[in-house]
Amino acid sequence: PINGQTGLAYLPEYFDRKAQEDLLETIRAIVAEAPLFQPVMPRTGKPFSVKMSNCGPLGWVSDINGYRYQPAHPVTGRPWPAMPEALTGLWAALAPEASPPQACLINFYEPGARMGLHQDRDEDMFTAPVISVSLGDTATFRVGGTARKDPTRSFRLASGDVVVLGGDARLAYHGIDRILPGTSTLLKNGGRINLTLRRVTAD
Ligand code: MD3
Ligand code: FE
Repeated sequence: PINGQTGLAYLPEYFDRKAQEDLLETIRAIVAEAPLFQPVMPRTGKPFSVKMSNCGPLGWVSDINGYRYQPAHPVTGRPWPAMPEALTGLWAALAPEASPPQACLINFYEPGARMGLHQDRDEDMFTAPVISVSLGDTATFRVGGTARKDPTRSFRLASGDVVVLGGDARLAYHGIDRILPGTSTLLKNGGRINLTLRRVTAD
């Protein structure tokens, strides 16, 4: 338990190097079909420093009108690519009791990119966990409680690490403070990819 949150499970090096390489190849094929797009903040239009794509029946997007899940890519208008077996299998192994995942958000961080402290609450179902997979350079990750003012603690997410956010951790504030350049050889040009698997709708 971290911050007394029994719902947070940290699984360091869940994927070995070969599995990371295979997963990266799978993600590259997805991004070839559904290119990374540049999300912007609702109302202000301020660009995120993180670029995104998705796979699965639904994908998370953010534009001037708000945050939401939608079935098609915001630029190409095509449906998101299917969720690969490697990810449906991960969900089945780590969240066997939950309904199947509907969205995998793919975040791409160049060195210098960050993600401010936020909650993930655009889903209709908070009983299912969020499962995170990190690939590439190590990130410093911050997680707090369910109130923005709650104390936070910081730890590192390295390539191959998996985090399961369930129970009381599901609505915890969290963010990425920084990417530590040169900490992984997985991505030729550096940077970090994070995958988050989500159940979006109630059953
Ligand atoms: C803790 N992504 O996409 S993943 C996000 O590394 C997001 O790209 C970060 O936050 C990233 O929304 C962090 C780990 C994570 C995901 C969801 C959580 C941690 C969480 C939900 C609740 C608490
Ligand atoms: Fe998040």
